[in-house]
Amino acid sequence: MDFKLSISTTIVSTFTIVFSLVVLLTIQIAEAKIHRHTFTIKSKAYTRLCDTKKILTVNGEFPGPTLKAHRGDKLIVNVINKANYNMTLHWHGARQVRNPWSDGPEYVTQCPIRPGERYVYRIDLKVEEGTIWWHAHSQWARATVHGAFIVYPKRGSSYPFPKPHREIPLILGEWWKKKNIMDIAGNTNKTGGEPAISDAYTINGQPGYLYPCSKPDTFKMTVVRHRRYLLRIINAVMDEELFFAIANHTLTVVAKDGLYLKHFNTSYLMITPGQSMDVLLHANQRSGRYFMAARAYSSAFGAGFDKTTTTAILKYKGHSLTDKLNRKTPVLPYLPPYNHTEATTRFTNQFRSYRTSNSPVNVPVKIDTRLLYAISVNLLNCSDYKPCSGPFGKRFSSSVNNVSFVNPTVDILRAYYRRIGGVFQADFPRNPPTEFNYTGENLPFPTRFGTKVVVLDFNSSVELVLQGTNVLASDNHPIHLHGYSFFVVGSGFGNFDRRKDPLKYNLVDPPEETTVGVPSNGWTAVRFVANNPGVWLLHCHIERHATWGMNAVFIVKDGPTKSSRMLKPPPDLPSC
Ligand SMILES: *[C@@H]1O[C@H](CO)[C@@H](O)[C@H](O)[C@H]1NC(C)=O
Ligand SMILES: *[C@@H]1O[C@H](CO)[C@@H](O)[C@H](O)[C@H]1NC(C)=O
Ligand SMILES: *[C@@H]1O[C@H](CO)[C@@H](O)[C@H](O)[C@H]1NC(C)=O
Ligand SMILES: *[C@@H]1O[C@H](CO)[C@@H](O)[C@H](O)[C@H]1NC(C)=O
Ligand SMILES: *[C@@H]1O[C@H](CO)[C@@H](O)[C@H](O)[C@H]1NC(C)=O
Ligand SMILES: *[C@@H]1O[C@H](CO)[C@@H](O)[C@H](O)[C@H]1NC(C)=O
Ligand SMILES: *[C@@H]1O[C@H](CO)[C@@H](O)[C@H](O)[C@H]1NC(C)=O
Ligand SMILES: *[C@@H]1O[C@H](CO)[C@@H](O)[C@H](O)[C@H]1NC(C)=O
Ligand SMILES: *[C@@H]1O[C@H](CO)[C@@H](O)[C@H](O)[C@H]1NC(C)=O
Ligand SMILES: [Cu+2]
Repeated sequence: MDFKLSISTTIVSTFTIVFSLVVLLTIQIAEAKIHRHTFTIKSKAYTRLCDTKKILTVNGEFPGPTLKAHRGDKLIVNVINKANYNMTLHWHGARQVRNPWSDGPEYVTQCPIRPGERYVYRIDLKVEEGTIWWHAHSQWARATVHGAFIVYPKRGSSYPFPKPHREIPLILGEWWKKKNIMDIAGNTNKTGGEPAISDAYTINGQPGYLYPCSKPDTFKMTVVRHRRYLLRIINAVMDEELFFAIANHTLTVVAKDGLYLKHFNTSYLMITPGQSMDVLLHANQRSGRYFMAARAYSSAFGAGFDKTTTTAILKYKGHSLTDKLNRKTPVLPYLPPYNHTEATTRFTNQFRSYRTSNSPVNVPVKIDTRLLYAISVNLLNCSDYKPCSGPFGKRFSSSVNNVSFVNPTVDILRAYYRRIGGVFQADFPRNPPTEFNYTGENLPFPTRFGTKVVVLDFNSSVELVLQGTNVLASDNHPIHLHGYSFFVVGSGFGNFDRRKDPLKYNLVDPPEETTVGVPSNGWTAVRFVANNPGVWLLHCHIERHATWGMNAVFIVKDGPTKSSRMLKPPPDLPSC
């Protein structure tokens, strides 16, 4: 009797121990999952606008596969390059803490993955949450090599808004009829003129109703009346900022660039290339069909741009087919006019950080490093280059503090880490070399070339003022910083006034972003603590401007402790 009892007790307790171990292990795995993916870059034929052509894709998909993970997870992405072009990928909005080796911009943090070769990227999602994305960072390949990257809250946590019924990524893209996108950068450089302008914008790969041969394939999103949806909107367009709206529906913006915002309602968005926005949609209108649409916001005077409008359909489930609303073409939403800077300002002025007692806003207050970067589109004389098909028989260029960035032949990160000389100079100007009325009239156009960096001490508290200029033409420049997010503490038109403007800063709840639209003929002040060691690119996300040289680089030194130093380079890092 006793004996039997003791055996069963032992069995029970063993069972309990094993059971608890299983539970413990499950919890541990649930807390930090490692996702493995294989991304094969290859070309595939797609038909759009009555025309079939081959484009570069990941795994044959356009847009590419959606990555999904929770905050706290890790991703290991094995990239196999089966295309005939050099390639790198960038995880846009992922901070890559201590790991610039996986950040991606070619010749900045790595040499490209050559045709036939592979490279493994590692992404550790420590701080980001919301919608970010991934894209090629090699010439113009990102036009088709891109996809959504969804970071759910940590397991066991929830959104700072009611759980939506469904979540739908909406990727805004672009299509060039016939042209090989991989020729655009080289041709632009050869001619000195404007790069080829796209023939269509797309929503989830489809141009939509208003373009030839596109109606039946228009992207459709079906909703149940009274339910709420989370739209994860990404602007993957190369060259244009976009206005976006859904007819008859109010949008509630809840996050941007993978960082929560204080909620606000709006009838339209202005989203720049590089930005992502999480938007709640309440399906609270009459059952029926409604257009969502996007078209350009273009503030550069005289610049050519794609003036078309892309649409997709929002369709209520079970709506009555006899309803006359469903027989006719849905109505288009109101979108501000192309050059409506006022609509842009009105929209972006609403951004505020989402603040709770759990997540206070840690805006750096004591600044030890002040930088003023003037960003310009320039024109150069043609003595050294022919032909020159830019305005006035000159060639386009663009610059930050009068330096037009030149890609080195070995990546800056490797050169820095291995102390290879002659690749870059550490004398990038911390202020414009010449002070002038940046937003004045009739400014001279020239700039100079260089591969220059600013070196920051670990933990520097940085204020960077991005000053738009009217050198050739003013424009809204979406400036993206790799490796960091920053607080946008102030913004305005005209020249930044060092004495007066800081008095108007928002140091209480400024939005935290990774890509900020610097107003046309205006300035934006951002702050961040340089606590992520590595080599980090800062650039305009309008691809033509980046191609012309609107790039700058920060090198952030290692900190004093092991956990504040850059990781070691991986063994499979491609060489040049
Ligand atoms: C652009 O053209 C210049 C002059 O021909 C050349 O030195 C440079 O390497 C070219 N850059 C690219 C990215 O093709
Ligand atoms: C949607 O908005 C348009 C114009 O703003 C209006 O004419 C139309 O009646 C609205 N449709 C519905 C179903 O509310
Ligand atoms: C947005 O509009 C909805 C419906 O009109 C309202 O219930 C909600 O409170 C508004 N949200 C904000 C942040 O204004
Ligand atoms: C926008 O373009 C229209 C039409 O070309 C022009 O009349 C108007 O002055 C422009 N507005 C701004 C703010 O540039
Ligand atoms: C560019 O050309 C113009 C007119 O041909 C000349 O006045 C100017 O000095 C040149 N600028 C440079 C930087 O060479
Ligand atoms: C800069 O130029 C603009 C446009 O001509 C003018 O309105 C402004 O007053 C000038 N600012 C200064 C400080 O001279
Ligand atoms: C930019 O550099 C060019 C070439 O050195 C020079 O001619 C021009 O004056 C500089 N412009 C400014 C605004 O510093
Ligand atoms: C960086 O600064 C933070 C905040 O001032 C401080 O807590 C931390 O110890 C610093 N880290 C290093 C390595 O100096
Ligand atoms: C590809 O990258 C390698 C290594 O940097 C370089 O030598 C080669 O010229 C590149 N090829 C093209 C077509 O750009
Ligand atoms: Cu730009």
